[in-house]
Amino acid sequence: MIVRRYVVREMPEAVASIRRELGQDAVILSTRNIRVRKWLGLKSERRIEVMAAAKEDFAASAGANFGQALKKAMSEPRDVFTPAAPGPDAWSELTSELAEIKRMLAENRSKPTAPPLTAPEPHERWRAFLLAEGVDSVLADRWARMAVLGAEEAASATGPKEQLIGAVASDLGPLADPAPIRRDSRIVAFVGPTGVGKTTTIAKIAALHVLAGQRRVGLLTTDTFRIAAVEQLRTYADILNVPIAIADEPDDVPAALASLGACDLVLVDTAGRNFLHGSSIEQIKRMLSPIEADEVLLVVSLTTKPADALKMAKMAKPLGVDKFIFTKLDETESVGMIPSLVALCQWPVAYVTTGQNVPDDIDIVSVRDVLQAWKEARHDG
Ligand SMILES: Nc1nc2c(ncn2[C@@H]2O[C@H](COP(=O)(O)OP(=O)(O)OP(=O)(O)O)[C@@H](O)[C@H]2O)c(=O)[nH]1
Ligand SMILES: [Mg+2]
Repeated sequence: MIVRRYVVREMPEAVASIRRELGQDAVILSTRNIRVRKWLGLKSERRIEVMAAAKEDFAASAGANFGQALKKAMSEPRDVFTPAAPGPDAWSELTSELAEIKRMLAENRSKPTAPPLTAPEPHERWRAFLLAEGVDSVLADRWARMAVLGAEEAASATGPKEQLIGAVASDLGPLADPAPIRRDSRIVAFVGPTGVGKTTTIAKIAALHVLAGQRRVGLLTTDTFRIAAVEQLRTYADILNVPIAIADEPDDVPAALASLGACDLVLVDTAGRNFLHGSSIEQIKRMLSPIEADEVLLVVSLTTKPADALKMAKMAKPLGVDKFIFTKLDETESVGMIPSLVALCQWPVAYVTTGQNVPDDIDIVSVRDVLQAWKEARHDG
């Protein structure tokens, strides 16, 4: 019979040591709270003293591993002594005590892990989601609040994602509806920063109208700023077999437009410039002024940083922008910029483009359709 004394901070620590050293059949003889002195006797700390017994030394029976087990046991701070052996009654009492401890430990292990105490509030979750999607911070806060309120009122007839989509769409009102080029618009100008896809989008729209065969399309380019820009548009004009005119200066515009007099839809390409510079906006404005476009569409790439896109959109206001075209949806997974810019600028969406293919990769979609992408987003509400 082996009896050992263990001084531990918590009971499970003692049970683990007893199992390891005295084996599965060991029994706990007694437990009591004690205080041990620390810091040269100036302080004391609470500990539990556990007396355990086994019929034989488990470590000794481990044979070849005994040396290792002994080294480990000796390196652990504990006192060991051998009192008189308990009688047969004490054995059965102690065995049932150990069985009870085993049962409690097993019960503890099977308990589900408690949820984190700091789970964010629904409002905070939605706000974080909208911010990650590129929504402006003031709007993210507003739409998150609306979604939470909507959820309370709807008593969860719909899922949380639908409530968010519903909140954004209802806040946008008619701005959430698709707004393609109007049938009564004859001259439509496309403006936007460099490389966002203005010329490609014009080619897509021209091609769709040519294929539909309902309107005679003409192209006018004012982009003589970039080498090969005219050739790029001319190539599309040749493929589609539509007339093209070029205006180098504002004074060239009347003659250029006159050459397209037979067309009932004139799509105007402009030079891509740095929209953060007021001087660039001024140049485009000077060029657009004699054109007197029925609609001005601001082309914004969805790969632009949302804060920059907002700055550019604000800069573009003097150009008389009516609607947005969002390009390169295929190159991003975040669509938050769409409702965000629509709400902040109060311009609806004419088209969304989804790739480089002319004319296939363009769609007339509502903001609501775009928001449906949130349903598939990683955040599961
Ligand atoms: N992935 C992707 N690429 C696009 C999309 N639209 C246009 N592009 C590509 O973007 C690049 C620039 O397109 P352009 O049409 O020349 O852009 P732009 O705004 O006219 O450029 P600048 O006239 O130089 O300002 C080209 O390689 C296009 O094929 C789109 O929806 N998705
Ligand atoms: Mg271009």
